[in-house]
Amino acid sequence: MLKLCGFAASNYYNKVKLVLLEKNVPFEECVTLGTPKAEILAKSPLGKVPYLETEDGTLAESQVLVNYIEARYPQPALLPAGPFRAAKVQELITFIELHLELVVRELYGAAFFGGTVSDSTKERVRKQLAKNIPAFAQLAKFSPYIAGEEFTLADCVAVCHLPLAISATKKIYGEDLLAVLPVKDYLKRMAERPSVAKINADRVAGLPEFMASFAK
Ligand SMILES: N[C@@H](CCC(=O)N[C@@H](CS)C(=O)NCC(=O)O)C(=O)O
Repeated sequence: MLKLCGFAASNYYNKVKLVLLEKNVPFEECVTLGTPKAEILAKSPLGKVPYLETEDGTLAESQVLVNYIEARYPQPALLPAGPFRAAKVQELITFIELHLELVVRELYGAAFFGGTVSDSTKERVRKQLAKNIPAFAQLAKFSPYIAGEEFTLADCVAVCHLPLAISATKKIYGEDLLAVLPVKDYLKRMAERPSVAKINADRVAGLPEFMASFAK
């Protein structure tokens, strides 16, 4: 059986878990909090989660994991038929992860974990977001799903990453920089899906263990 390793406070872990739940794929979860770093590094070369243990070996990088799951369990499809439409979904995922999540991630320490962020980093991130949010807006549809009429892998990504972009920018800049888009309504709609409700509930339940491990 597939084993998804990581922890429920991780947005990248939850993205993959959401795909598994949506597809009704049986899987086990393995919590890596407290696991010696060397053990994680042997499975995931940068020591990041999630990673997935399969009968054939271990895979790292969440987008690799979800593409593997999509290929192995094609139904229900989370990519549209046809290479172009499927690529448009992957394009949207890249914009969310590379141009939003990875940029906002620089604020997480200060926004969520009592760390600090320098004024120059704050300014640089804000400048990048001033470019990248309109670029994301050009691609995102919210009609009703992020890539259009069908629920896709891009929703599994958006549902996990966009809440962090909202709360981190609110915390650091005093305003939700995504408020120009209908993200909040979208997230509310998505939270009604049983799979999304489950990852949200599991995240809340796992927070104390995560914060405790962080404090070590
Ligand atoms: N590009 C990676 C990002 C994963 C990632 O950043 N994971 C975080 C948790 S949300 C992590 O493992 N951080 C610990 C570390 O970097 O050592 C992916 O898509 O899997």
